[in-house]
Amino acid sequence: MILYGRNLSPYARRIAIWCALQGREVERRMIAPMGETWDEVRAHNPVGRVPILILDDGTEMIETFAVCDWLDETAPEGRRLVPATGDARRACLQRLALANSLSEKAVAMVYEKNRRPEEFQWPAWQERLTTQIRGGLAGLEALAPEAGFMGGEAPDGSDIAAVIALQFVEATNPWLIEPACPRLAGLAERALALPAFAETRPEV
Ligand SMILES: N[C@@H](CCC(=O)N[C@@H](CS)C(=O)NCC(=O)O)C(=O)O
Repeated sequence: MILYGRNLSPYARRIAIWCALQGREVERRMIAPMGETWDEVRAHNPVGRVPILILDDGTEMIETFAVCDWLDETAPEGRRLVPATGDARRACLQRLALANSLSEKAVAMVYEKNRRPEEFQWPAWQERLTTQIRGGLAGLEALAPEAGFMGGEAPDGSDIAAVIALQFVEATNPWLIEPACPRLAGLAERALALPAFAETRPEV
C-alpha cells in the first residue's frame, strides 16, 4: 500500500500509525497538498487533499475515518483498533471524534495564523479557534488515564488520534497548550515508547 501525506498531517499520521500497529507494510509519499506536489495529490483525490491510501490492487481511498474503518474491517485477527460493536465501540469512536475535532481546529489555526498573510488575519476568529482547541485539549485531558491507554494496556484508535492531536499542536502552535495537560502528555510519552509513534513524529 502507498500512503500520501506527511507526518505533520494529523490525518496521514493517524493512518500511518494505524497501519504500523496492525503490522501492515506501507510505502510513504511524504508530500504536501500544496505547491509543486499539489498536482500529484489532485491526480489521486479530486479534492486535492491528503491522506490518500492506495491499496495493492490500485484502489484509491480518501478520508481518514473511511480508511481506518476499512483497515479495521480487514485487520488481522485481534488487531482492530476500534471495537467492532456495542458500548465499547461507541465510547472509542466518541473519544476519537473529540480528538479528530481538536485536530481539525488545530489545522484551521495553522491556516489562519501560520499561513494567512498578516494583513488578512482575523483576530476574533483566531480567538474562537483558541477556545475550541483549548476545549478539545481539556476534554482529552479529562479522559486520559494515569497509566496505560484509553484503550487499555495498548493504544486504540482514540489514543492514536489523541496523541497526534496533542503533538500537532505542540509542533505548530505550542502556546495553545495552556493550561498544561499532564495526563495527556503522559499518555503521549507512553505512546512515544512505541516505534509506530516515535518513527512518525511530525516534522515542521
Ligand atoms: N477530513 C479529511 C481532512 C484531510 C485534510 O484536511 N488534510 C489536509 C492536510 S492535514 C489537507 O489536505 N489540506 C489541504 C486542503 O484542504 O486544501 C480527512 O480526515 O482525511
